[in-house]
Amino acid sequence: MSRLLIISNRLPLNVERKDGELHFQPSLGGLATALGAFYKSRPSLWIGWPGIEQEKLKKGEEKEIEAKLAEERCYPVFLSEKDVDDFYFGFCNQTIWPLFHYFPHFVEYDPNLWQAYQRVNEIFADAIVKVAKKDDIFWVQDYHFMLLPRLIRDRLPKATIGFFLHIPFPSYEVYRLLPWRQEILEGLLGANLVGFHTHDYVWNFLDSNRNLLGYGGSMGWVTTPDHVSKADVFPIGIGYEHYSSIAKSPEVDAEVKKFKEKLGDRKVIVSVDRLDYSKGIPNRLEAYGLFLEKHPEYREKVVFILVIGPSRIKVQRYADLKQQIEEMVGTINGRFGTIGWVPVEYLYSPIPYHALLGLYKMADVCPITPLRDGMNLVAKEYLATKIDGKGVLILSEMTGAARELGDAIIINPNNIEEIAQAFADALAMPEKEQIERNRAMQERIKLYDISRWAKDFIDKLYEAEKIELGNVPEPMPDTAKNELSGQFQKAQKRLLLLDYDGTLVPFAKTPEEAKPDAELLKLLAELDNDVRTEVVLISGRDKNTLEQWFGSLKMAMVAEHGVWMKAKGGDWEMMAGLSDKWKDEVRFILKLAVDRIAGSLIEEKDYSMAWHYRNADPRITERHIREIVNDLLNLTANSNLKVLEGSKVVEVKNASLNKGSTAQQWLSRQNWGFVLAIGDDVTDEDLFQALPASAWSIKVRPGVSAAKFSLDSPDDVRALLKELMVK
Ligand code: ADQ
Repeated sequence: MSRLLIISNRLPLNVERKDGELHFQPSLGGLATALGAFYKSRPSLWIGWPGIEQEKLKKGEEKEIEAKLAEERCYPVFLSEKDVDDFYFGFCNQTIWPLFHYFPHFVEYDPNLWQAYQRVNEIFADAIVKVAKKDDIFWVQDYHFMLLPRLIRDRLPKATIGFFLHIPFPSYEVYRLLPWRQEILEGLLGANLVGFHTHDYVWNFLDSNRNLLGYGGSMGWVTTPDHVSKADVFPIGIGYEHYSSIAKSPEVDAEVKKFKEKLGDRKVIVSVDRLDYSKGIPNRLEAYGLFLEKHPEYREKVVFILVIGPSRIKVQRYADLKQQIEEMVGTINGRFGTIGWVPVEYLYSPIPYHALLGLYKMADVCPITPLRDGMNLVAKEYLATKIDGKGVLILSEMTGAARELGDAIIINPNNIEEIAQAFADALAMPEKEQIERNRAMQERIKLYDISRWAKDFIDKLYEAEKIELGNVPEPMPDTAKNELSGQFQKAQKRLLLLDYDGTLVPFAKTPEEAKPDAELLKLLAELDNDVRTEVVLISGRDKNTLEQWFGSLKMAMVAEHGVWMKAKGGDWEMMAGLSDKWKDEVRFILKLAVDRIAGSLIEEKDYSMAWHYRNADPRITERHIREIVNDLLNLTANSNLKVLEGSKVVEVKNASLNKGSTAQQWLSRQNWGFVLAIGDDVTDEDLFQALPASAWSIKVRPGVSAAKFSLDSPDDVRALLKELMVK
């Protein structure tokens, strides 16, 4: 197993100086805890800043820290005070953080901070190269290091590099405000795989690549001049089993008992956040005040425990926010509090683990109200501690978590009345309903936990790397054409697997207009009439169209990517066990798309539906396609349907159907002496991947592909096929 190098701003261990001595403390919360078990389960090294500035270290202490951290498989990168200030507190937290969380008015556009960001990314790249060994794979974490994938690739061109962004990637309209927007995209695209929490973030990233760099692609692939990257979705989870088993421990029960003794039988609302303006804490307090005003019956019967983890307090805005929160807490307590009842119990401090889980466990309600949040782990941690299933999660729709936890009470964090009402609804919710809602959400986060997240990412990283190494395929040289022709002539059993649209004919304005011409029909007939050759036309088109166009030939055909098949000289047969019950809902979404986007159209087949937008105004489709595909992805999540993006077409179809599994039926039929597959779009990739190593494969038009060679156009394909006929 190759060694995994995780690179993040902070290490799992944090170095502090107390009473003149160095102390090594586990880092609180976040990534370190989340990935701890995973990185210990395999060969790995964690690279990051140890948490103490170079100026604060005495002679020899760097070595001491390095040695101590090595025991924990960590490697420190030391930074000066100025670097920490300008890079971490500066560019990371006063430029990227506010911009990516949709606070453009908070953003500092300071070239000096940008320089520090570049400098620290370079310092890390150099440090990484120093410790990297052959075959290591690299996993760069978060917004602090968006230039690092490219910097590593410049130094180690063949490296396998993954990047994960833990915060949102904003929409293009917001992202474009950044003066250094191209550099950051180029930096990220140095990775083989760029991961995000949600589909929206992936779309935003791809959108920015298209608009700012002109790099297009399909299915999340981005092709740059020298490299391809894949963008994909990996919603981070938590160590669910760990949380739920600790929640059952006597230590946690002791904490619950302690809290209960203080609070009596009052209902308990608990929220836990790092101090941050993105977390929507003032909104939550305002809503709580409104709730107490509108619902006097709850006064003295409920307590809100507001836990805030100290964070970035060196940034003035955070200090201001702390003050604002404290004033609001004071106002609510002053206005509603009585002798013996404090409406808001405020804790500004890191909370030890068992106490934190105790708070979650006893909380009747957990309001999570960020204005923006990449994911939000607190929502998942809260649910994991709900052993008996009771408790109500209130969740902002602006969190990544809301995409997965739809059974929570979902609120708009800017709608104070709605949040106030959510408090009332949550407190009044029957236990049966609480349990039903929570069980569904618990199942999901149990399944997709942190180890699954990490494993999924690393598995996909290997896949992405294979494609990267495999191809962009080289344009087919004449020598290869001659060799192909020679092998064809010699072979007694030859199989030709040919896609149709974009491969044998150029794309036409409407799917109906792509009719085969006489020359093509003649060419196919001649090839297929030779007893040594079997031509299989593998198309996404419906069988009626194929029959109408090619029925006069005896050739084998596959329609709708495998729903229908016809053997040479035989009749059409349908694949068993398919359903089309899903079509009404998909049609509804596609009809809305057609209404909004003039020139686009729906193509309906027996077991799939496609939306073509080749003839629509690209500027309009660019704007809408994200929403449409998102709607389709949401609709088809957890179903057996697949949403496929082809060349100016989005298709929904049964996931078990693809050209690869269909081609297998021919490939396994006999011992072919010659196999050639030609295709042009993403659906043909399954075909290429199903081929034996000895087969020839050709992609039409340049681009990322598992095919061995590329040709420029259908004309070139026809010329090659004609060559085969020359005896
Ligand atoms: P954060 O913004 O840090 O993470 P979040 O996901 O809520 O936000 O994680 C915070 C973590 O800190 C939780 O594990 C929580 O238990 C812990 N924590 C908070 N306050 C604490 C306190 N006072 N004492 C002890 N522990 C405390 C970023 C993104 C998120 C994304 C994560 C992971 O901003 O959107 O979910 O990364 O990708």
